[in-house]
Amino acid sequence: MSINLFDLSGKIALITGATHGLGMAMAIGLGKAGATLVINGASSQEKLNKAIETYKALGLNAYGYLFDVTDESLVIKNINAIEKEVGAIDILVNNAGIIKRTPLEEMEVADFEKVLKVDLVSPFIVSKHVVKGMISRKEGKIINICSMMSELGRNTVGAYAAAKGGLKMLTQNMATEWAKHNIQINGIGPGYFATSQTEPIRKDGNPFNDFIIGRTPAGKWGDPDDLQGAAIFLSSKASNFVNGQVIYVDGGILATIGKPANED
Ligand code: GCO
Repeated sequence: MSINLFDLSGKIALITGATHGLGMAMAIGLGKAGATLVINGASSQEKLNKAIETYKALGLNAYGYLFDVTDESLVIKNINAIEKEVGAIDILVNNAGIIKRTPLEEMEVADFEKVLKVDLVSPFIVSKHVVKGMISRKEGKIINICSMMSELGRNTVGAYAAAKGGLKMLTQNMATEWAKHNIQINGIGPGYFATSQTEPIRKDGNPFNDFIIGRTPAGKWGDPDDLQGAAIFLSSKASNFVNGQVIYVDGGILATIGKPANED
């Protein structure tokens, strides 16, 4: 008898910030594994509609909900609507996030707070309201999209690193409080990926591009599809006894201090 530990058929997955980039790549992976996709976006209905067309063109079952994940009243309203119109949320991927690259001594407090609100507070807000159903059903999966910046700092991304470091600890505390309800809460920590978020530090011969390629043992930027395996694993029964962990999908960058430029 063959069992497919990674089959998500019959499951409903809400992915925040999934109109493009890493969120879209992970959502496509979950959809191809059988999940029904509930795609959140916050920027515009047009972008959300375009994203839903992309998912449907791939033969995936996808619904779109436009709401700001930092606004608790909108989160409550939309989660109630999703659970009524689509069904109970089995899998939550807290992916929505922003970054502002500014030296800390120059950063406006309002900008620092905005990054924290989107990248750290919104996963708390959305999880707080999705987990109620999971607790009642005694089953659920929550995946917080952390970062290698959950472990390491870098010039100009202090607010983002503080948020992603906090998100790693929030993941551990969610596991501490909710694992007893048969809910598994884990994180995925991407390394450096070729997305619109990193385009400014990759393009036009930016020296950071060479730095990352040299600093990453795999010797390249990640492809967003490289995250699909970890997302499917942490959404499936294959991870039913995994809790509070962050899986780093980073080409090995966190495993090494790096090597001199003249070393192969
Ligand atoms: C940067 C990058 C990083 C990556 C990613 C690493 O400016 O250093 O944007 O933050 O996007 O988050 O995990």
